[in-house]
Amino acid sequence: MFDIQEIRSQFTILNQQVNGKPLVYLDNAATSQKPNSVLEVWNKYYTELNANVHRGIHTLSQLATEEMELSRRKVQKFINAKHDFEVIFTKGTTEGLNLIAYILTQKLKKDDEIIISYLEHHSNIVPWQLLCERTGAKLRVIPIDENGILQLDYLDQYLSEKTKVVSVNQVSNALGIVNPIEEIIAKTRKNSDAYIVIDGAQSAPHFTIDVQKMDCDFFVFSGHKMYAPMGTGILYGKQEILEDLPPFHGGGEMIATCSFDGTTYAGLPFKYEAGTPNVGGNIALGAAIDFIGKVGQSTIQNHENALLEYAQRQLLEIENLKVYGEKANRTGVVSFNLEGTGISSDVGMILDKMGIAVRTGHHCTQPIMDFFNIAGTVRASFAIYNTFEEIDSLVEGVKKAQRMLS
Ligand code: C6P
Repeated sequence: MFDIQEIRSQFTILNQQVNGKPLVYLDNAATSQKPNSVLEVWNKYYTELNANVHRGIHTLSQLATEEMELSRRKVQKFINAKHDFEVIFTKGTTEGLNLIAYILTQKLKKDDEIIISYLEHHSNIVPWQLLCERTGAKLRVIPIDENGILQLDYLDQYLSEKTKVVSVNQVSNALGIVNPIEEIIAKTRKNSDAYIVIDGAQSAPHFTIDVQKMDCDFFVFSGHKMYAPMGTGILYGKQEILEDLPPFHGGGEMIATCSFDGTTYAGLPFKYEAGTPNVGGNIALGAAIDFIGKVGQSTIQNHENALLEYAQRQLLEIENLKVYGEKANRTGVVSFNLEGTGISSDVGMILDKMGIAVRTGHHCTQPIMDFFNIAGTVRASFAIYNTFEEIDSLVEGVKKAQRMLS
């Protein structure tokens, strides 16, 4: 049991009216709200500590550096990385995935293969397409069935000595489906030497992550979906792999020596952190991890699963409402349409008038929408501060939208 009102009191933004109605924020897969503890740390950085890191002898610079490195160690613990230098600060999942695809360029050649899945966000499709364009490699896509479940027998068929990368998400943002990444990783290790990349954008906010147990080579996620500020994210990579691969951006702080005759690179993690980082955001990410730790990851997961079950049960009672991925193992997201009542954004607009924030459209996953032959869905996504009463409001809102649109 936990005191949800106490949790909600930590999120000032939730206590407001939108369009004359109490805000019901159900767009957490797009970005979560930030607790006051995170905002305070961020504010304190700019009011008391602001200085560039790793390059100042003066006190503020040293304090800011200490705080940011402390945050790196919090992330290390959060994902159970073996070393803190395997944790690279980025500005989000998109940057992390692009970084990996870029630094792997020299490792791929014509006719090599990259395996992704139908359930990927565009961020885990386009960087690999670009890599294919650079190298002549080919993309293979694990298909889904009518429930959105990955057809892993295709992975068995696809894996070969040509496979150089397997990159899949742990949780689908559009449908909330939890993918069997343990099985995917085990099959990949057994049948190829491919680099294994896990997009954790939608799992890190909900699950306990253990990258060592998972045995992935890379794991990427965004801070802003897990109570931290926007512009924060993490790329985890195994030490020996990051040491072997070339840098991404060139610039300040990523060099050991630089002259016109050539440059040598800094060690990890700095080799991958060129330029001034988002120091305040990175420190606040540590505060978000503290927040998650205080609430408890199992409390978060249990509550969100209970909300999902409650929402799905009630929504399915509405006639002509289709939930996508209804039968799949899911977390944190319910994605649906009112059949025969126009497009998802109409429903979203009606809900917005009632103060209810959901996402509509393709959710940056057009292949999934194409598979179901739809333009988009209405997506409600949950966080620790959402209540069962808010789900009731959503259900009432959807019924009203159906009346208005039919
Ligand atoms: N999905 C959503 O509403 P960024 O934008 O870099 O923080 O994360 C990109 C990304 C990558 N992978 C997955 C599985 C994601 O869900 C996202 C972001 C948001 O679903 C915004 S499009």
